[in-house]
Amino acid sequence: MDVEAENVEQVPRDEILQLYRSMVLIRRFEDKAYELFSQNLIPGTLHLSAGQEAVAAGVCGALRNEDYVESTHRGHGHCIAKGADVKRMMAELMGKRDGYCKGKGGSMHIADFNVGILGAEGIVGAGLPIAVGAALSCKLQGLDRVVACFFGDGAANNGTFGESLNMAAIWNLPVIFVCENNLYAMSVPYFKAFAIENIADRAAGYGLPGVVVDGMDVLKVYQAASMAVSRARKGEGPTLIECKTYRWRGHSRLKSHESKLYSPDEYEQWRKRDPIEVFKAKGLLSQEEVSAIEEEAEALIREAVEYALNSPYPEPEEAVQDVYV
Ligand SMILES: Cc1ncc(C[n+]2csc(CCOP(=O)(O)OP(=O)(O)O)c2C)c(N)n1
Repeated sequence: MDVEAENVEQVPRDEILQLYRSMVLIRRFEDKAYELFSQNLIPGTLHLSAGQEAVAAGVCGALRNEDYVESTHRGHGHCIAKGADVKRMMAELMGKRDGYCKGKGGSMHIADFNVGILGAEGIVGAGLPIAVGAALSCKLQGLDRVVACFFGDGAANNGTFGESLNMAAIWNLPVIFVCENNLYAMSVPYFKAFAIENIADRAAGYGLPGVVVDGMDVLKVYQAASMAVSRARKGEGPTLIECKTYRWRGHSRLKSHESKLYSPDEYEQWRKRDPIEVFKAKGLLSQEEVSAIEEEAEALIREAVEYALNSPYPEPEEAVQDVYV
């Protein structure tokens, strides 16, 4: 598949605005979550995706409301781009009763079937077989739906990666495997874990197309995802999209990029490719549109924090309610 040609004229205007809106809302959410975590208002752990917004926004922008996404431990962006309610997300992060899991799941367990979010997985690589199962279910029921499955480079070295790609290929399932290659799996850099340049090259070994995309360019991600979605809807089967991207912060919690793991040069080079700035530089939006979207995002995050702060904590006895064994 060739996604080099940027046919911006073919992208509907409202879609262009939506791509920007998604990225800005994700960035504001992640920055606010970082701040709240550092003030001890968010318990547990937190994996932030600032820097990777173009992947979530571009892929989810190519999906319909009824399509599905399967997310990861670094999943806030996927959920926001697919239409989750940031108020309920923020309440969940803070462990409050009005959160998506009544405050008992936290950052890694946001699901909302109304907008097609099947869930996020704390177990690396666990989402791939779930996505394949969901796609099989769509196919067997004759539903015109596709499943986008996000996972990291680390997950691509998990056995579930090979098993899932193989099964999706032999059964021609409507699934899009989206690898967010942010160059690190916790503290392990890509070059120490892979002997190949592109994870997308592995697709050929399973019999599906693999495509490498600039994950800092939301339009390129959107176009690659749109092609994969269209293939899946036509019954032509799965696609693997590898998005080359970078996270601004460390793996989790407050560990930052200033950790010795990252070279300052590498960090600065990627910072220059901030997906929000890359998109603005294309000149597709007027200054008024940019300001309006940024103000709207600020207001939504302000409301979300207020909602979460005002929500009560669950009572201790609620810990055993809604638990399935
Ligand atoms: C099966 C399993 N092994 C190890 C872990 C611990 N762990 C959590 S996140 C992570 C790194 C995942 O890296 P990657 O898939 O590249 O995603 P990223 O964190 O870069 O978004 C690891 C090893 C886990 N949660 N599950």
